[in-house]
Amino acid sequence: MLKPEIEDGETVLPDPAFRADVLAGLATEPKAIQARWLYDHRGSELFEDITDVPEYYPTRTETALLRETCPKVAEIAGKGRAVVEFGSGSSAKTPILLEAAEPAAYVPIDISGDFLRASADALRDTFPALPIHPVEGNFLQPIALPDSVADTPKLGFFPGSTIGNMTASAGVDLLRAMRTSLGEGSLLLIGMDRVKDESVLIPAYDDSAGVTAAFNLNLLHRINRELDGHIPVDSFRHKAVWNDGLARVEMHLEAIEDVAFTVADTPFTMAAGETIHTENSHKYTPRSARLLLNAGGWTPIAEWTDPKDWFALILAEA
Ligand code: AVJ
Repeated sequence: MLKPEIEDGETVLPDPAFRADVLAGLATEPKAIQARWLYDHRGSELFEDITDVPEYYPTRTETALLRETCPKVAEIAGKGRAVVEFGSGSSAKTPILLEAAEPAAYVPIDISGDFLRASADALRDTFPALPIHPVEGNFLQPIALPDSVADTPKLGFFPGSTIGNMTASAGVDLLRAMRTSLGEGSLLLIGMDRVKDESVLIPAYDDSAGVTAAFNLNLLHRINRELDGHIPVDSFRHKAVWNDGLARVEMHLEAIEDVAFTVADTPFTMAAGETIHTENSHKYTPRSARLLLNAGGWTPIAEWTDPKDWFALILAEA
């Protein structure tokens, strides 16, 4: 029987969906576990640390690009829209848009109420006059926005190339759900990471300080902690590979020797060299980015990139 474990003073209850996903993912061939499970409390901290490592270019490239771009977005969009952010908002990027867009309201949507409240509180200090209406919910589905912004034109915000975690078909579903949530005539400002040389991509996902490795390996620790797992974590290594056919960086956990272990009393074996696929980070060309947006019901109307063409911000219309 699984017992709740105490960690950071918090009670961690075994999540039945996590358990089901892990047991199914370890039983499939090849093994794969959904990327969402990387982001527990510790995983989210480690991701924050990744955004500071020198090799991980996306966050700092996009942030610098937003500083240049948001005034231009505001010119096109006009002031007084409701900014609707998909995700709870990051300390650095959101204020850049809010500063430039002078919105009538800010509506962050996130599945984690805790993250939502924390980021809303921080923004209230910076923008005391701005009405903030957090919505707790899963934005993969169409979501009802607060009545107070029903008649306000919307500007959606989806930075971070978070869409890159999704396959094309899941990404199209998400874009269509966003279109339904925001309504026809809305605008969406989305960050999408560009295809670039492997010599830049691989180090970004396999940094020399080992922060990304720790982020990936934390999944095994999490399984051991929360699911009564007995995975020998030291027998695994982090691996980042460029899948050229599917234009994505893949993260895997590779067994460095033959291993046998149990998770929730279920036995598994892996041969040396076998991997568990844990995350995809799709990269886009100018055309593939526009095609994805189009397939999702959005018409790109403007786009901006940094001087190296490493990261793109696209403004699209529903
Ligand atoms: C949060 C999905 C945008 O794909 O670049 C970073 C996640 N994983 N390093 C990305 C991630 C390993 C990140 N996203």
